Amino acid sequence: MNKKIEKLLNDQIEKEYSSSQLYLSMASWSENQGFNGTASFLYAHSDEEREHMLKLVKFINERGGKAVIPAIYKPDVSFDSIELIFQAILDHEVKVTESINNIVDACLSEKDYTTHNFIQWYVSEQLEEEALARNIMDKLKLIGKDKGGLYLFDRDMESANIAAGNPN
Ligand code: OFO
Repeated sequence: MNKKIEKLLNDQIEKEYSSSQLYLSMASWSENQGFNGTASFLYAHSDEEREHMLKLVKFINERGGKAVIPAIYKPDVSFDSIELIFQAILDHEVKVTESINNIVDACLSEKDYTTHNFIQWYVSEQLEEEALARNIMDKLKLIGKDKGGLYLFDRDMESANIAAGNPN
């Protein structure tokens, strides 16, 4: 496999794994604060990021490259508020999207159309993840510091998570 693309995909493995670790830490913090709905959402999101990482590992190996499993990233253990958690998720996802777009560019300049085709799944996924994070942020901005609103928000997150088949 093209070495430049292999390196970019291996860097992306690290980013997806770090996302998984970050969301896991956010889930654990939320659970300890009593936000069980938000915690369930974040636990499931962490699992999804691990899946994104695995998909890359398998693709690199199937194409004759060598996937490199990175060292475990240690995220922050405490966060200031649910709103700041989701703002951090949105900022993080915007950076991940940039990184995916960078891979798309490289695939085109290296004429690696197979990886270009593979990476389109991540392009769509990023679109969905950014939209979801923006949507949640809009709700949280409306709620502001209202504790009752935050309680209902957390309950909605729980129902949405169960409806999505992730009853963590
Ligand atoms: Fe893997 O989609 Fe978020 O980071």
